[in-house]
Amino acid sequence: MSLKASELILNPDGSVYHLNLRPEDIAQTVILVGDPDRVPKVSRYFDHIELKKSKREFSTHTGTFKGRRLSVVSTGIGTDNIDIVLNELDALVNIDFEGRAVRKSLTILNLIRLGTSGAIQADIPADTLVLSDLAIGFDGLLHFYESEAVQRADIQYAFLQYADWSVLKAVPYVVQADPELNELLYSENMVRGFTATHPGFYGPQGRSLRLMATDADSNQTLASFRFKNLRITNMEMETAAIFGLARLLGHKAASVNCILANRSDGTFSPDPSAAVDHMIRYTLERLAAQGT
Ligand code: R1P
Repeated sequence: MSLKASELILNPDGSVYHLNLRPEDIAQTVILVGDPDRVPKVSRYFDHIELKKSKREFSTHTGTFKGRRLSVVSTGIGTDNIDIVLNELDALVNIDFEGRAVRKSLTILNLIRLGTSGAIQADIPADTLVLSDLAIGFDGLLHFYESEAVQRADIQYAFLQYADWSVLKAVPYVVQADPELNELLYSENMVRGFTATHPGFYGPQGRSLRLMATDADSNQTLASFRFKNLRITNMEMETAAIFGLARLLGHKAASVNCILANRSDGTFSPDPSAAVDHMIRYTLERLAAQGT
């Protein structure tokens, strides 16, 4: 079945609509960062940059690091952007743009988010690297897809039983990282995480400037939730959507977040740039050492 022009939207040069990329422009391993300014902060470590393209908040550099081809793509902020980035990255490898049809043989991408985040547990200080095993999405995106099979209904149910959570906000969904990719990225100086993904930075993450949040204690509620030995470690705005969509599309996803703020004690990283740079260098070296 041919995908209509309104569904698979291509630019005149044959690139996909928002990312502005052609199939040959991306590597099989893609680092996802929120901030477009973080893209050159990753690619400056490449041996060679073969391509730089951008459109809106989506900036891409592709090159090699220690001989391995990598792309780094900025997603901008939020799970609405993740919907675009994941669907378009998948289209680049798994849809034949000429024939406008899904390829018979599918390619599996390695998608690794390198983000920034706030910790909600007192014992996870600023500058910690959190590697997420799980994420809970409070944004509702995954419910727009046939996705029950990839959701951890047991944890979702336990959370709804525990928290006085209004589903007027969204029904939370719990999804998992790719375990193999996580083992490859993990080292003992990281904290294994269960990451909360919110559809906003202020009210949804318990911040009030002039507007009152409906639940002023929401961070404490999240911090106190337990499922067996699991606890929610940190908050940001993309990971759950990356895990959920990657799993539905058959890709491998991982998420490393550098903790910049601790929301429990109000502290902030003394040098956020250095902390993010450490995360970037650590992850690149890890990928190179493991041959991904
Ligand atoms: C909010 O300031 C942004 O920073 C965090 C949040 O998830 C959100 O995107 O991640 P990035 O630094 O990767 O953008």
